This record gives sequence, C-alpha cells and structure tokens, in this order.
Amino acid sequence: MQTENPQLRAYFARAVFLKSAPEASQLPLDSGVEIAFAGRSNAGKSSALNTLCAQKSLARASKRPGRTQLLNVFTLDENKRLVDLPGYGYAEVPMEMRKNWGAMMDVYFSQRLSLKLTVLMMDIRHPMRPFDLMLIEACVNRDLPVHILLTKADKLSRGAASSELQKIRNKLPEKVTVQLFSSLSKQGLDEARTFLRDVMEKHGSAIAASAVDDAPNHDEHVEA
Ligand SMILES: Nc1nc2c(ncn2[C@@H]2O[C@H](COP(=O)(O)OP(=O)(O)O)[C@@H](O)[C@H]2O)c(=O)[nH]1
Ligand SMILES: [Mg+2]
Repeated sequence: MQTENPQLRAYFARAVFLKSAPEASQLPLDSGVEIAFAGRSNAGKSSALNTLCAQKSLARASKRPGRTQLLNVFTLDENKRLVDLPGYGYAEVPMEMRKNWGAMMDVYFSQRLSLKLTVLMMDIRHPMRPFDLMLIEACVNRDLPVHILLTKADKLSRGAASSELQKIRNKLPEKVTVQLFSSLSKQGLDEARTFLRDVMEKHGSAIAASAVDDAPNHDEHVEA
C-alpha cells in the first residue's frame, strides 16, 4: 500500500454528494469548475472516485454495472464539483437507454462551460475500447483536457504495467495525459490528486479574480 500526502487527501475528502441529475439540464448552475469522471461500466470508476475522495461509498462501487443513467454531482466547495457520468459499454443496456446516453453526453460535453477536465477510467487490461476513443475524440474536439487513469494497475506486474502505460501513451493525442492507478494499492493516488487539484485551482483562481461583483446566484437552479 502506498502512502498518501495528507494535504492532497484533505482537499478531496471534503467531497459531499449534492444530487443526481437525470439530464444535463438538471445539473447545478454552470459556474465554477467541474471535473467529469467517465468510463465503461466496470472500469473501476466508482472505486477511483471513492479512493480519490478518501470515502468508502461516495460513489457506489457496485458489482451490477450499467443500469443507472444519472449524472451524480459531488461538491468540494460551492465552486468546485466532481460529476460522475453514467458508465457505458454493457450489451445488456437496452438500445433506448444507449441512445439516450449518447444524446445526454453530447449535450453535456458540448455545452457545459464549467467543465474543465474529463477523467477517463480505463481498465489497464482492456484499454482503448471504441467508447473510450469516442469520448477522447469528443473532448479533444472541444479542446477539453483529458486525463486517463489506467485502473486496476495492481492486476499487472510493475514491468507489464509500465510498458502498457508507454504503449497507450504513444497512441494518444499529445494533449491527453495518462497514468497508472489502483484503488486497491493506492498506486498513482497522489499523482491523480495533484493533477485534479491543479486543474481546480488554476480555473478556480481565474474565477475568483473575475467574480468580485459578479457572484453566481446558486438559488437559480430549478428542480424538475
Ligand atoms: N484489483 C482491483 N480491482 C478493482 C480496482 N478498482 C475496482 N476494482 C474492482 O472492479 C470492479 C468494478 O469496480 P467499480 O468501481 O464498481 O467500477 P465502475 O462500474 O466503473 O464504477 C469491482 O469488482 C471492483 O472491486 C482496483 O484498483 N484493483
Ligand atoms: Mg460505478
């Protein structure tokens, strides 16, 4: 088990569940900084979120994948959010739901201005599947940074994991970053937290500087 930096841990341990939105239109007001978590069902997304936020069941790490089609919103503070996107990739998800998923993601990725980073979870043993490539392309097309966590790195030997990392890095667009990660061993935890915190702080301070007279009204959100 790897050690973790306590300050980085505390930064994310503040996360609390805010709401589940069945559609992008029902997300909180589009202000502040948002980081989205995406990945195929079973990629280890819920586990990664729980590990990053040092909580046991912030995002439910379920063994029954692919059923919930909700955007789950967690807040670090009033200007910083993590959004857990619905998983995708299981044949058992009905066609209607898949179409709905695509439409929802299109709206979310193309319109959400506060979205500053997508964290894509890929199981290191099953990386770069069509869904992953589609998502990377959608983000790159709108200049949205993507940071990839190659999850379950503990399933491979150190050597195999780092050669897989290099192989995948070579196939990615230059701006997409990638690292090894394991919720089980906490490998890559500080690295991931540092990356995410830097994105939050970079955009967060820009907002603070421009928001002196212009504080967002958080009561504006209307529940459906
Ligand atoms: N060995 C190992 N298993 C993991 C890790 N992360 C998740 N898993 C397992 O992978 C399965 C799917 O994890 P989950 O977080 O629910 O994936 P999600 O569907 O993407 O949210 C579960 O059985 C987890 O216990 C990891 O870092 N190492
Ligand atoms: Mg999950």
